[in-house]
Amino acid sequence: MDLKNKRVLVVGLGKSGKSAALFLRALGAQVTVSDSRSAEALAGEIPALLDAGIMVETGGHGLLTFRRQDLIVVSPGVPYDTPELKQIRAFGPAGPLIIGELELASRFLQGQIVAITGSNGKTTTTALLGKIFADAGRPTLVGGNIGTPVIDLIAQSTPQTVSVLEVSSFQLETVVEFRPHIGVVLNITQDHLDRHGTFENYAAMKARITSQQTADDFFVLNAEDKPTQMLAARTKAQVFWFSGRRAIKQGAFVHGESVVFLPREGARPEPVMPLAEIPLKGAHNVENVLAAVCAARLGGVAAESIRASVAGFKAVEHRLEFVATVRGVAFYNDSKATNVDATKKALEAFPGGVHLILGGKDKNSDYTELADLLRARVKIVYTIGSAAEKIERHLAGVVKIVSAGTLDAAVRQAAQNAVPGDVVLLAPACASFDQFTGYEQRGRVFKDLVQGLAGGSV
Ligand code: UMA
Repeated sequence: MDLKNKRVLVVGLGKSGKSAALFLRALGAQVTVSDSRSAEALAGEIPALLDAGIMVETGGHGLLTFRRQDLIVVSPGVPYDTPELKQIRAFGPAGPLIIGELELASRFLQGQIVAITGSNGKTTTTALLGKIFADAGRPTLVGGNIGTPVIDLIAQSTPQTVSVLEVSSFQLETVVEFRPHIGVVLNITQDHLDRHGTFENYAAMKARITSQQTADDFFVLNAEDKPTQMLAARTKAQVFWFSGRRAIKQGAFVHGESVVFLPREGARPEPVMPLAEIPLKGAHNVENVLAAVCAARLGGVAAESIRASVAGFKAVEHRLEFVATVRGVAFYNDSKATNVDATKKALEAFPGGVHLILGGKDKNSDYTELADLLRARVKIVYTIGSAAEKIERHLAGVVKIVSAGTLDAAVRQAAQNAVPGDVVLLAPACASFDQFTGYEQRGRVFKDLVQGLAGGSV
């Protein structure tokens, strides 16, 4: 891809946009960045861009800015059907190519790509798989939706590098030639319907992870998740499965009390590790481990090395992360539970006595799906954020609900109501953007509030 003197527009000046703009400029492109935020809000970012010779448009997107480009690189958080992008797409092949940061980066990244997607568990699986490859002595880079733009990995990559990438549906929406050597789909459940419209559209975005794979590549799928299973018919790659419930033809599964790997149909299962050595809570984490085991074996890592890496893995921040025990009550931060399914998975990890904090920015979700688990395991729900009223309507009569409004009030009230042995769980089933800058900030605020409860003496 020769970008010298090409006119390139980068839409969105978050992490991805900033990295993309500076990278494109270094390749000699004439770069403009356009962001809907005001110049004041972006004051910290603009000088470095101007110094690099990048033009900056703030406070909205001008259609003319979009029109005169050879290439448009869209940040993942920018909706596909933004009016300006819609108009540009209407030009068809006569208009500029529109891609995302993942597509751009993957055209320059050296070595092999292992890409992980799914509605839930992708950050944990990506971090775990990155550790497995690195522990095995392979030159490894980790990035993508997990927080480091893929563009930032390019400079360090070599032909021997394994890049383990967390890829979101937002990123997959704008791929064209992206081709991971190993693609993993963990699960596909209702999420981001505010952006993708229907479940079918959302599943179609996830399917794009395999669209360029060939028979030389591997596609690892969850055998227990129907929408994921159906992707097997849409790939040219060799399909491997993982299952927490039964033996499968080829891939990773639980056999008795152990994780095993079957390299091909009819082979003897290779023992990988006892289930008891998995340090993460919840059945969904066993699935994440199985997916990582399968991808790591396909990537050539020995079973003994995988076993040691998994056993030494620590839960990722904000994913069912134990915070502290205060006066006999355990507090868990699952701020990353930004959809209903993730909240269900979190609840399944606790037998009962849960005080659950729910709410934030609604994503067109159906909270009635939580009813059975709430009845069985939750004492009180505390609602926060702009989705509170809808959640209360959906769950009326199911469980006792306290309208807390803010996270601060929810933590205080939950701490007052909980008795020793109970659990206070932040697993909000919503995005955070109504009250926080992201799920990371929401999780950190929660942890600070918990630490503050006992004056720090927890
Ligand atoms: N913006 C516009 N016009 C618009 C919409 C947004 O200009 O119409 C601007 C905003 O004003 C802002 C910028 O775009 O300045 C934000 O871009 P972005 O939302 O793409 O954020 P980045 O900082 O580039 O972070 C992105 C991912 N964010 C999203 O997908 C929303 C990060 O994933 C990712 O870690 C990062 O790239 C590096 O790859 C976060 C996320 O929430 C963690 N992901 C979702 C999830 O996990 O559920 C998909």
